[in-house]
Amino acid sequence: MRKLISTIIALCMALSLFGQSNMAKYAPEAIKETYDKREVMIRMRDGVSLFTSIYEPKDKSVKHPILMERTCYAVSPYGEDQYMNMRSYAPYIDAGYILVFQDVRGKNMSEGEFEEIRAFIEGKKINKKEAKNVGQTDEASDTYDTVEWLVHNTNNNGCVGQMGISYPGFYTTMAALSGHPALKAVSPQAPVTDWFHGDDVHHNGALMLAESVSFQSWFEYYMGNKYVKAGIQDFRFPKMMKNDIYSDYLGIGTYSNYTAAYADSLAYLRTIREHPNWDEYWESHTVTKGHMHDVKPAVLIVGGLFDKEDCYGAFDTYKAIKEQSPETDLYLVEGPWFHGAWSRSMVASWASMYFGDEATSEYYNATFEYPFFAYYLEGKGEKPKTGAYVFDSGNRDWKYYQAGWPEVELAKATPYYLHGDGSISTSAPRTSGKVGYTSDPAKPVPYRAVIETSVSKDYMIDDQRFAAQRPDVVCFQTPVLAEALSLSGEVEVELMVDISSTDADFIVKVIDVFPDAFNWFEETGFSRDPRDADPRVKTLPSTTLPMGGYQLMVRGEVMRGKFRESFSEPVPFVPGETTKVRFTMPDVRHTFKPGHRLMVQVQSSWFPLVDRNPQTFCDIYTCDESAYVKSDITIHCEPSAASCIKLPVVK
Ligand code: PG9
Repeated sequence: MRKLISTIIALCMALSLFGQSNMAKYAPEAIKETYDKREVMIRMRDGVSLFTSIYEPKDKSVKHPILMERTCYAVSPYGEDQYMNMRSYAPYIDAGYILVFQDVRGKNMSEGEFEEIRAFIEGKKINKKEAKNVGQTDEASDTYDTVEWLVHNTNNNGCVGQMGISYPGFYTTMAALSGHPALKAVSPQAPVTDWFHGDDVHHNGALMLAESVSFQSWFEYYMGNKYVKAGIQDFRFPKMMKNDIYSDYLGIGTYSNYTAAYADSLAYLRTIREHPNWDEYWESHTVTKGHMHDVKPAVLIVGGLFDKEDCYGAFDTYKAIKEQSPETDLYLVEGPWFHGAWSRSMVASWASMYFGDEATSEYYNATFEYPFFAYYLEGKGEKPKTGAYVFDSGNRDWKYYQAGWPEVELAKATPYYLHGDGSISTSAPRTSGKVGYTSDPAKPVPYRAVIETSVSKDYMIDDQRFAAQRPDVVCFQTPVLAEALSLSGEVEVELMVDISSTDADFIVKVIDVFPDAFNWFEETGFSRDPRDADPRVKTLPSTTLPMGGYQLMVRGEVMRGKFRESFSEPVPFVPGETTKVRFTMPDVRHTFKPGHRLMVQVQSSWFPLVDRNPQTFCDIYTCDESAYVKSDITIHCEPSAASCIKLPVVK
C-alpha cells in the first residue's frame, strides 16, 4: 500500500514538473531564444500611426503565418527587450506563427482619437490607394492598412488571422469587414456587439450598473493612455466600492449621483445619459445591424453560455453573419464558460458545477481553435465542418448542428404557462389566477447571496434558493420531471402584468432544480473510495455544499418595462391596466434530466447588477430620489391574460 501511494505521489510530481517545464517554454526568456521582437508605428491611410508589437521567429528558412490581436487594453510589456509570456498562444508559438499585437487608434502608445465601439463606415473605399486622402477610417480600414503593412514587412506566408476576446473581439468582428485578401480567418470571441440590447452596458435597455460604472472609471482613466505610458498604477477616481457593492451602490442612489462622484468626467457615463433610448447613436455603433455582409475570411465565433459580460454578442454576431453573409465559412462554438474561460484556465468544474473534461480550455484549443487557424493559415489538416458546436450544460456533452444555430426545425418554441398556484406547465390556464409582490427600490433583490466588492462571474451559475425565499420574488415550478426536457435555442418571455406605478423592470430566470438527493459522485459515477485515487475526483466541485435542491440559473435576463413596445419610444404603464411585456433572453442549450424540475422565477430588481428602476416613468439618468416609489406588481395567470415563457424544446 505504502509503495502504491509513493508511486502516485511521484507520478503527480512528474506531471506537475512536466506542466511547469511545458509552461516554461512560453516564458519571456524562453521566447527570446527563438523569437525577435520589433515595435513599429504603422501608418494608416489618414496619416495616424498605430503602435504595433511584432514577435517574429528567428527562423527565416520558411515563411510563417501571422496571427494578430488588436486591443484597447495595452500591448504591454512595452520595450523591444520586454517579452510577453506566450502561454496563451502556445499552439501558435509551437507552429512558429508571427504574433502581432496592436494598440488601437487613440489608445496607449498609438496616435489618434479613441472612440468607444467605433462605428463601421458603410460604403467607404476598401483599399488604401483608392481611399487615399478620403480620410474615412474605421476599425476595418485600420485593420486593412495594418495587414497591408505586415504582409510587405514580415517573413510571412501571405496568410493572416486575427482573434480577440470581448473588446478585442469587437475589433476582430471589424477585421472580418476589412476586405484585405490576406486576412483568411478571424475569431471574434465573446465580442462586444450590442451595448443596448445585451452586452456589457445594457440588457434590453436596462443599465448594467455595477459593471458599467466600475469598468468605465478604470478604462477611461487608467487605460486612458496617459497612465499606461508612464506605467503608473494610478486610480484617482473615487473607489465606488468600500465594502459591499450592494450597500455601496444603494447608498449612492441615483444615476446622477454616480456621475457627480466622477465630476461628470467619464465620457461613457455621459454617453449613456445622453442616449437613454435606442437611437441613431446605438444603431450606428451596432455593427450587426445590417453591416455583416461580404464577410470574406472564415469566421469562428466563440462564446460562453454563462458569460456575465458578452453572452449576447457571440450569438448575435453569429446570427448576423449567417443571415447577411451566407457564403462565409462560419463556425460557432458555445461552451459552459465564463468570460474568456475557453482560452485560459477553464477546468472540468467551476464553482458548484461540474461540466467535465470536454469543457476545459485544453479541449477547446485542441478541438476547435487551433485546427481552425491551422487549416486556413497553414493549410494543415482537414477543413473543419462548418456549423455550430454547442455544449449541453445539463447533459455535459457537445452537440453539433450542421445546419447552424439555432436549428429551428429541431426545437419548437413551446409555451410553458405560469399558473396562480405556482406551477408551470404546457397547459394554458383554464381558471383565473394571479400572483403578486411589492417591488421596493429601497430594498432591491440582490443579484447574489454573497457580500463582495465587484460583480462575480459565478453569479451566472449561482444557486437561486436565496432569491426564492424572498417575498418579492415569485416562483413557478414543474413537478419532478419523469423524462428529460431538452432546450436548444432562443427563449422568449410573455408576461401579462399590471403594476400600481408607471414603470417597472421584469427579471426572469430559467432554473434547473436539482433532485433533493443529489451529489456529484453519484451524478458522475466517480469513485468515492480514496483508494481508487481516481484523478477525475479532484475535478469535482467541493462536495461540502448541499447540492440537493440546488437551483441552477440556466439563464436570467432583465427587461425594462417602458421599452416593451419599442426600444426607441418608451411608454409608461397605466396603473392597474393589464399589459403585455414581451422580451427575449440569450439562447440556451440545456437538458433538464429526469428527477430535476424546471423552475421560473420573476422579480423586479437585480441589484446592483442592474440599476434600480425608480418605477416612475421618467428619464432614469437624470431623475432624483423622489422618483423612486414602491410598486405592486401582479403577474396574471388566466385564460384571458396568460403569462408564459416560450422554451425551445427539442422534439
Ligand atoms: N466586455 C468587457 C467590457 C468592455 C467594455 C465595457 C465593459 C466591459 C471587456 O472588454 O472585457
